[in-house]
Amino acid sequence: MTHGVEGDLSLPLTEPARARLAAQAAWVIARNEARDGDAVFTRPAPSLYPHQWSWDAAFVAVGLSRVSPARAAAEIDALLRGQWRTGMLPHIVYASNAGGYFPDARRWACSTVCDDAPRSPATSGICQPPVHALAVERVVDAARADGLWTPERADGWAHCVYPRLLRWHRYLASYRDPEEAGLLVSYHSWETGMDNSPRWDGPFARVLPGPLPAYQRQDVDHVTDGAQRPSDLEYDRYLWLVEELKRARYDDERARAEVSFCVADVFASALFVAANEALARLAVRLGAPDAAELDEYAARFRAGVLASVDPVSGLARDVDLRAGAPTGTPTIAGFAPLICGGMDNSSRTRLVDLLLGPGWAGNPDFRRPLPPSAPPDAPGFDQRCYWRGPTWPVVTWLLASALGRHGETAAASRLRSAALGSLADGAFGEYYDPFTGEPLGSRDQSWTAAVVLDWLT
Ligand code: 2M8
Repeated sequence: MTHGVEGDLSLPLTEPARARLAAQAAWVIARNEARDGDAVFTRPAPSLYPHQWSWDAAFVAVGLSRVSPARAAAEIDALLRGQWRTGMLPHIVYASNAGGYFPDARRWACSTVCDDAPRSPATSGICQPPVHALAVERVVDAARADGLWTPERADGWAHCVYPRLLRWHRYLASYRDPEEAGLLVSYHSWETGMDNSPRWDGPFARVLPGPLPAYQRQDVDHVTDGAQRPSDLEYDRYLWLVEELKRARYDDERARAEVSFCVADVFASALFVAANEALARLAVRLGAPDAAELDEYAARFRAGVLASVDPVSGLARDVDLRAGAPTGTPTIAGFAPLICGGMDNSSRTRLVDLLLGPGWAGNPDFRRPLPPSAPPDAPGFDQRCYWRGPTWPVVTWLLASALGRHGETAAASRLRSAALGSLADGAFGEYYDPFTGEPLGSRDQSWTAAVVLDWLT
């Protein structure tokens, strides 16, 4: 076992530096705040992402929970405005007063082709990993613990959002896992949150874009080094999938049958386990009768993730449902079992050792011991390009939190300490070059600020 208590686990920052960094993080989120009518939400980045994104909103709520539970709750409330009749929480809720992002709401045309989509606010037609129950539990716990809210106010808000979250989880457990395999099905890599990860190169090789309505990328106006963003070919594929989804009228059954990208995602499934456990705890607290159902979802998806583990590498593998086979490319998503738990001790130790070892976070050439989104020897690795290799503070946070939850406190503390060291420059990058530590993508990224706030408050 190489990840025991060894080395200096203390945080690398002095008290004043920590206080300053926390204040800067809060300020980043405040500056990214935007309004749309009565709704108040946080743009994931000042110019690159001007609307509200689903899992970003949850991370922002976690970060804000110790600072302002009211603002954290408003973030979740704003997102829930976009919930579809099926229960789906869309991956983007568009602000009616903001432009500058493509694809815009018109391109998705959700409420035009599908009665389940709300007319207002306009949304995208797909979803993102289900981390929201984790955020709601955190907001309620923090508000009560800090005495910022009375228990009645905290539970009152939880009562309001709980039925919406339950519908979201039921949507995922039924529409996205109709055969009860314990893995969530995605029809677009944007649903997985790791858009151009090498884990999707195989499935995307089968996506052959037909004639596309003309479009103009806007992301590369904001991140001017295009090498840090997905390629034009990747964008063609992303936009082609939107056309296919529109043609399927965003009907889940049709999408599963017709859309040319269809994968079972181990990372989102593992997050769904943790989210179901959180929602079950909330159900018990609120006296709602659904805890057993939510526990059943958690057990089903945990079994699905653990069954996907490759016995040789120890990593979980997504399934390319169009090819009918597991994907083989090693990426950070392979560590999904650490998120959902349930492994025996020796398997868990082996996986933690792998994560912290020289093939991953412990690469001796890395600036800091942080896990990359893909390891340097993976096919398709690129140290500066988006999800193809850089380290993502929000993913480090997910792993560190899960390790902490499952008793791996020394490993959790090492990751947190290394991450805070890399974030101390106050750039709040969207992602970082693992070799040089340079911030990449957007600066002042909200979810990066949110995880800093969570670690420091
Ligand atoms: C990135 O994705 C969007 C599309 O959804 C984009 O590149 O335009 C991803 O990193 C995604 O996980 C994230 O939620 C979003 C906003 O931060 O940006």
